[in-house]
This record gives sequence, structure tokens and C-alpha cells, in this order.
Amino acid sequence: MGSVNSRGHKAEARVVMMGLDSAGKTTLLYKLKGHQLVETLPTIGFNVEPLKAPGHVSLTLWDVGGQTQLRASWKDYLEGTDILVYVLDSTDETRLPEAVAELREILNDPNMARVPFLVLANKQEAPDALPLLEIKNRLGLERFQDHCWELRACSALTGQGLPEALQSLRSLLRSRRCRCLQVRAGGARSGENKTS
Ligand SMILES: Nc1nc2c(ncn2[C@@H]2O[C@H](COP(=O)(O)OP(=O)(O)OP(=O)(O)O)[C@@H](O)[C@H]2O)c(=O)[nH]1
Ligand SMILES: [Mg+2]
Repeated sequence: MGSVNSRGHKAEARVVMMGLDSAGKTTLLYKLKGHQLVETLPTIGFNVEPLKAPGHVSLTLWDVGGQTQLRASWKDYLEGTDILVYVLDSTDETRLPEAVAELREILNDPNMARVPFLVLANKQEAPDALPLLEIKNRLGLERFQDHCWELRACSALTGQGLPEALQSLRSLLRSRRCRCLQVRAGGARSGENKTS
């Protein structure tokens, strides 16, 4: 599971990015890497890239293909996950219930117990994007009491919201480390959650 630093933390956090097909995961991955916008093809399998988040946090970011027939293999990527990034297409109102059901399925996996997650409402620059508050109400994230989570708006196309998303990753990673320490000390708390 990678090297461990002097404080006993994993030197690189494993961040797994999932979401329905066409949510924009691969576009996000390459935008975060600072690449020129590339035309993407549906991902068969996964892409993986190292990434630096603010505060010299090193991440390994896994971008897992989201087509229906690939979702059965999502569970194979979850072991050792430090943070889940769940990407939504804010313009795809029809499939929002399907996206929520798949998120619930992921969080029910034993490997995801207490793993924090960041929901990215992507494609927010599009004129027909659902507003963040509307998405928040429809997701019902309050039900996920056992996880720290954050919800953020972004656009992989314009880069809007991506610096904030990286800040969220950093703070969720911190919460995970605190949580691990609390659990080791015998006293877990329920999560602190944020929407912005
Ligand atoms: N308007 C808009 N389009 C986007 C944005 N992000 C991605 N797209 C477009 O959405 C389509 C799908 O993007 P991908 O990044 O391939 O989606 P994906 O989630 O990786 O899809 P799978 O690999 O099939 O799981 C492409 O045409 C992208 O250009 C965004 O922020 N805004
Ligand atoms: Mg992809």
C-alpha cells in the first residue's frame, strides 16, 4: 500500500474517483494534472496519476470507468482507499437517482467503512446545470452519518472549483487521519460535513 512517512502515515494517499459514465472523471483527472484539454473516450478499466494537493500532500488518483457493465468491478478498487471522489454530471438530472444509488452501493462496501468522500457536482458552467443546493437536497447526504463528506461545484472544462476541490481533499484526508487515531484510541465520532 505504498511507503509510510516519519509520522506513520502513508506517504501517498489513495484517492479513488468514481461516478456514472460521462460524469467527467477523466476530463477532471487531466485538468487537475494541468494537461491541455483532451477529447476523452469512455474509460475501459482505469487511469491512474500521481498528483500534488495543497500542503505538499501527495495523492495517487485513480479514475475508474463508469459504464454500467464496468460497475460490478468498482469494488475491486476500494481496498486501501483513503478518500472517494464521486463525480456527478450536474446536467444529467434524469440519472441523478441512479448516481445516488451507485454511491450508496460503494459506501456499503466493507472497505469503505468511515472512508470520507467528496462529491463533485461537475459541468457547473453548463447553462442547464442543476444548482448545487438542488443537487444537495436530492442527494440526501445527511444519511451518510458514518462518513465525513463534502460537496463542491466544479467544471472540469473551465477549471472552476478545482482549487477548492483540492483543498477539500486535503481537509478530508486530515479528518481521515484524525479519525484513524480516534478509532485506535477507542472513540470514533460522527463526521463534520460541508457544502460549498
Ligand atoms: N460542459 C462540460 N462538459 C464536460 C465537463 N467535464 C467533462 N465534460 C464532457 O463530458 C464528456 C464525458 O467526459 P469524460 O471525462 O470522458 O467522462 P468519464 O466520467 O470519464 O466517463 P467514463 O470514462 O465513461 O466513466 C466529454 O465529452 C467531456 O468533454 C465539464 O465540466 N463541462
Ligand atoms: Mg473516463
